[in-house]
Amino acid sequence: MALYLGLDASTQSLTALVIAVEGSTRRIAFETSLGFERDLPAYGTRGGVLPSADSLVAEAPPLMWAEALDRVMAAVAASGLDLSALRAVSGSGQQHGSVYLNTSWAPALRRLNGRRPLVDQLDGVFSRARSPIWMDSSTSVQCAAIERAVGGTAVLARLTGSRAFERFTGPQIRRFFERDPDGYGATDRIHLVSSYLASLLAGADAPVDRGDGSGMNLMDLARGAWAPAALAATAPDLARRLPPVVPSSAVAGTLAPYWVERYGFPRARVVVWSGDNPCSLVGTGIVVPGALAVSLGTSDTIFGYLREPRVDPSGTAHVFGAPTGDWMSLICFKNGARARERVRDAHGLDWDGFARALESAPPGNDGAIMLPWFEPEITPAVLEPGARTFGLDPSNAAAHVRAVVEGQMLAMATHSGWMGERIERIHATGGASGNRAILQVLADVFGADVFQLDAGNSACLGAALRAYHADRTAAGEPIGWDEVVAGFAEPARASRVAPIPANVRIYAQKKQIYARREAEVIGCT
Ligand code: XUL
Repeated sequence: MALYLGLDASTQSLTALVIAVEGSTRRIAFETSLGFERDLPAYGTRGGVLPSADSLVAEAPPLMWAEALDRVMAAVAASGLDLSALRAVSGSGQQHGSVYLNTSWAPALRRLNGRRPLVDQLDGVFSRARSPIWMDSSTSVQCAAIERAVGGTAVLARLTGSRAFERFTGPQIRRFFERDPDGYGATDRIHLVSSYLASLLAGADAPVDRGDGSGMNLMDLARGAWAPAALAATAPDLARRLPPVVPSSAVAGTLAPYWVERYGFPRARVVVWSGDNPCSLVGTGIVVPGALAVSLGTSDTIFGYLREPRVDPSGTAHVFGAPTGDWMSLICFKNGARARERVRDAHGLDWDGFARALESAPPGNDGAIMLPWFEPEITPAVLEPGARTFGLDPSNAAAHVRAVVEGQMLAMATHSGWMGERIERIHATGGASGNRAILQVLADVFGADVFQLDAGNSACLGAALRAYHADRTAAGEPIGWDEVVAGFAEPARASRVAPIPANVRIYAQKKQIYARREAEVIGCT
């Protein structure tokens, strides 16, 4: 039996998940989680984020992440698992967050001593005590300056996979340089959350993987290497401060003597960490062309597998490197669960009643349309909220229920069209994926099979699966991604919802009408 450890440093917590693989027998052998606010109160965070007087600023203490790593590794060691079977470790980090380190970082890593807690040995290594994280939106000025310097929004999007976004690392680095040039000057290394924690595991500076690297507005998406024009547009002398970019299956080293001496870990391979979204792509089993994961949660999110480094011409979606060596899209629709709830509540229904109402209205809804923007929307960009309806009878509850679900699914199909992939299979996760009436609309709009997937912590599972894949490759016994995810991120066949051909034809037409309506309304907002 071989064990693989995945770690997930998310905004609020650090989770560890160990998978056991023995031939075709696969299981999750251990899982544990530490909440930053609850378990590490001394750092004073609320849900992992430091309080700030400026509502646009969101930061977290990088030392807290190190302490959490130490504690979670201690819990894995105390789990009763046979640690000698541990072959490899990898991880998933909240994307975009950055850690700023001075010249004492590299020697401190080399000297880590198993007799003293990790945090005691990181005293003085940070050139910035607070790390900006993905919830920060304080860098609009820097975003505009970077886009101007590279030749415009579309140029930056084509080069790096995304236009400039406030939370992306490049704009954050530029703001740090502008506001604290001395702090920037004292910075010898800038890590992502992912590469920082991988460095602590390996006891040496770890590279950035091309999945997380593409969330920075700094990496050439097609080449998987730093983009000199983006670096020059961001801050001076940036290249020497960044670790190299490597494929997501690269091995950064082995567990440092610290982990061996302190907790009895073997010198297992440390596989480079990636971002939570690339890890989730693997953890939801999206490892082949034509596959898409749709998470129906507070927001509705699409993870799509891309064979080519295409970008979204509208600039709302992101394209990241995928752990498979290909690419992935991340498309977020803010009006997810809450929009469905608004309609459900407005008509006095519970979820069963909502499903029955949905089924009782005809597919296509006799031409009625809802643009479901109850709140400001990300995709497409709508700042002024307000659902718009066309041809809907106000007293017809079933038509409203069908209209909100159709509107959401038609928006997903419309705004994923740029991916240029023929979608054959969708893995549905999140709260509303338990509702098969909703999944039927999804299947009919995309003309694809939909499967229900109980994803659990897909980012953490994805990290463990990446460790498994990279370990086998490094050992000279490479295995395919299909085999990696089998038994772990594979939906049950019985959960399949097949598209109904007559409905697929209805929605092929309605998609065009929906796109026209949307364009008209956006044109006049
Ligand atoms: C993606 C994003 C978040 C973070 C934190 O662009 O900002 O999903 O990765 O989860």
